[in-house]
Amino acid sequence: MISFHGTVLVTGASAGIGAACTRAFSAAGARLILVARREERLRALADELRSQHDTESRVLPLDVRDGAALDAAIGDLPEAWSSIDVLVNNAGLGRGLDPLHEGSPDDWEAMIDTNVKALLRLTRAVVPGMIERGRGHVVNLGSTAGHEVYPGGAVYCATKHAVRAITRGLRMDLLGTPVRVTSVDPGLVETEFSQVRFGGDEARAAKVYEGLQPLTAEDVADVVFFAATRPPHVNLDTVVMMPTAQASSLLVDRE
Ligand code: NDP
Ligand code: 8X3
Repeated sequence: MISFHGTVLVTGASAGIGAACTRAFSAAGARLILVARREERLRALADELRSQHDTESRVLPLDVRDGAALDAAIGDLPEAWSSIDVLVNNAGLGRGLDPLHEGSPDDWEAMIDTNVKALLRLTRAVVPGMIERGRGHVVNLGSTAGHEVYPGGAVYCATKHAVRAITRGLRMDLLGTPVRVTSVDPGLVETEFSQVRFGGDEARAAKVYEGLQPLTAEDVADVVFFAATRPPHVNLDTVVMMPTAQASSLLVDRE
């Protein structure tokens, strides 16, 4: 069992991949800063982590699209919590699968503001401290949608292509510092993602994963944790991972 005693901030900790990441780091001995909008879920998770692993957590219930709230929450962290060792930029969503010319500008804004602008803003708020302290790691949740485009996915894919470019650019900008940057880019992971994408339509969401064994949130968290626990001279740049039954966004072997 690998131990990890740093401070880890995870956005989108209230569900799916983010929640699984907090459990992986908590089991290894980390302290957690939990960010998402659903406060009750964050508090329940903090209680779970405390009872399972005696983990100390701080809960930051906020909408990451609210730049001022995000900056204030990071700026107001007590000194003991402000030395963030790992930033997991995970909060994100897809909204709809409409053709672009029939799509909803509100959906586009939600995706761009969450997946791209909030990730940028939080990275801007946290990385200078990492440079100052001479240690730190930013792990971005990209997607196979950052490597491919599929019908109805233009805007979501554009946001994940942006995450890929930002990860690459940040890595270049941080060259010469010990701060590491990784993108973990999964294919189909069964979480609340498709329920959110289809506005709560559970039957439509279930169809996305029908007839194949999708990745679990824990599969992805394993990789995030693995990347963050390599020796300091090792930087995993991009890890693309898919279910064995998936070879590309649209090439899926279903029973
Ligand atoms: P979930 O829907 O299960 O979880 C998304 C998380 O993001 C929730 O905790 C949600 O919390 C949080 N979130 C969304 N919007 C906001 C916001 N405005 N402010 C704060 N938190 C927010 O999805 P996943 O776990 O699957 O997704 C996590 C990441 O992984 C995303 O970036 C997604 O694009 C990426 N990804 C997912 C894949 C999949 O197939 N599932 C594949 C590849 C990448 P709350 O609602 O409480 O605010
Ligand atoms: C989420 C996976 O295939 O819906 O990033 O784009 S997919």
